[in-house]
Amino acid sequence: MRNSALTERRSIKPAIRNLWVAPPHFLAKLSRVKTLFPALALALFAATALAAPAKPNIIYILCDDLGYGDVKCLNPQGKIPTPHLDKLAAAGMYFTDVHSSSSVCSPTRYGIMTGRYNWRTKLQSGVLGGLSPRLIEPGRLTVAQLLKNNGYHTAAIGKWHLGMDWVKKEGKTVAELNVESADQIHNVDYAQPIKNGPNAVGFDYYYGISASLDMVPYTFIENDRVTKLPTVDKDFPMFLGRAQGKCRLGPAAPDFEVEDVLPTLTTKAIGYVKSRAAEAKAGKPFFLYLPLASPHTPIAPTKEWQGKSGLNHYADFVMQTDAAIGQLLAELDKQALAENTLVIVTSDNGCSPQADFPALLAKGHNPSYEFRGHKADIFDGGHRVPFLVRWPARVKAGTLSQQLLCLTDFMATAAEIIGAKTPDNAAEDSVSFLPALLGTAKASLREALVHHSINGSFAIRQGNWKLALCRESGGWSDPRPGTPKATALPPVQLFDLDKDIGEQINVQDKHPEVVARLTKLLEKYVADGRSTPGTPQQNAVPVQLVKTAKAAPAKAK
Ligand SMILES: [Ca+2]
Repeated sequence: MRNSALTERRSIKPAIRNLWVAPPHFLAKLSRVKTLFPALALALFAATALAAPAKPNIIYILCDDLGYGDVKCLNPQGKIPTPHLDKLAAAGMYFTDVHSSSSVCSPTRYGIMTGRYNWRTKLQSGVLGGLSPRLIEPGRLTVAQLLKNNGYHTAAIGKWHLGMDWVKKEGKTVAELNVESADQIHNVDYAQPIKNGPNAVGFDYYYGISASLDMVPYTFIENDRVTKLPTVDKDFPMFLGRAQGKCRLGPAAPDFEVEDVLPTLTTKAIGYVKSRAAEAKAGKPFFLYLPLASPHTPIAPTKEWQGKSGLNHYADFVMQTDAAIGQLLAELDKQALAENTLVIVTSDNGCSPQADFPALLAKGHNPSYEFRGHKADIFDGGHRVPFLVRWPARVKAGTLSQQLLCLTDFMATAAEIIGAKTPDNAAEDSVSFLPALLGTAKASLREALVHHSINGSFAIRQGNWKLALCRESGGWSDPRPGTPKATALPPVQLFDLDKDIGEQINVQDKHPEVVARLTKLLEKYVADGRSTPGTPQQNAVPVQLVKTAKAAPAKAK
């Protein structure tokens, strides 16, 4: 089931119908009306048929490092209760084969925003820091800009991690394509406005933090300014209650505390929905991109949630994240906006080992479900992510889809939903999954899908086959890149996911024709600068398909 060529959605609760399907009592009533007033009834039908569906509001919630197996409805053996996510999935559709374009933060976020594979950019491995300049190229169309151009009010609330241009002190520099070093953290004039942040790529409003919550600066940003100057240096435990392991020491607003971030972002998101409700009802829809900073490190559940899971503080933090999403959805109900609001909940990569896998496994919980590895890896544990969708107006409740999809697919989907076209030099790796949502897809929507790990290793997936152009994990799990164990392995890995979902048996020597075919397809995608039909485009830099013996950066998040 889980790895078949993925076809149409299946109803798991056939009794539940969405409003797309008129209930029988309504049809009966309509039929009586038709008998009495045929002209009126015909006019009603005509108006319904001709009226374009109203553009939906869109809320895209991106959790940070939330594992596929951390969502209870996706992992029945899971030990973390996620009642709000489960309820959301039951009221809509959940997907079992969706992948982030990368196994780490910044690159995946680039793919969501642009509909283009992250490895076409300057960033060929690792992640940005909190002071890094913008990664999204000037002039590149983003999904936010596309929606804004089509009448949406747009907001980003949360962790950006796609770079923004801080004003640097005279003669000082910051790292462009990796996390800043300890001697760079004071090289920025934090009192100056920031250029080329979220507002420059299509967001009317921004509130959040520059990068991961374990990266400087520890202060909130509203549009192009920090809300409070980071005048002191602080660090925070990576895992609540653990003496060893601290976030990077650096500039912080005096009252900034990491456990306040999730509640603050939630309050801001609720306030945003509330503030947009009247206009949304009057015909100006909104797009809220909500990249939460949790349950990524620092693992910092508030006092109220500490100990709730009975597992560890990571699990507590997942529960708190679930509850925060529940609060936002409750506001949507309260404003009577749920019906025509498309809500997507997903994660930017797999669960991090910082969650403490051994402790969770000992209690019967696997954040990676049945998949191999975790965040940073080329294995599915690195990039197969939860993907839940609710949109009562168009998506039938209680359904699941096994379509193979990538988080880059959001942009083409949004475009199709609003009836917009993307130019040839945008959304090059984006395939609309609207047919999956509507239940009209009869075959796989994607020809194939490319995966990318933290050290820049590649894999390509087509149907049941997954070919990785590396000997090892490409990330943090065993065998790690560059180790003697890894160098003794065959240069590529081929897995038949229909028979081997755990990616345990490398069958590259048994199917050389598959290895050759998929390698050729990947080479074509690289050479064409795109993986969808259209005019070939340029990658920002030459792309090296095989990364030899390059160890994954140990500290990048
Ligand atoms: Ca992440």
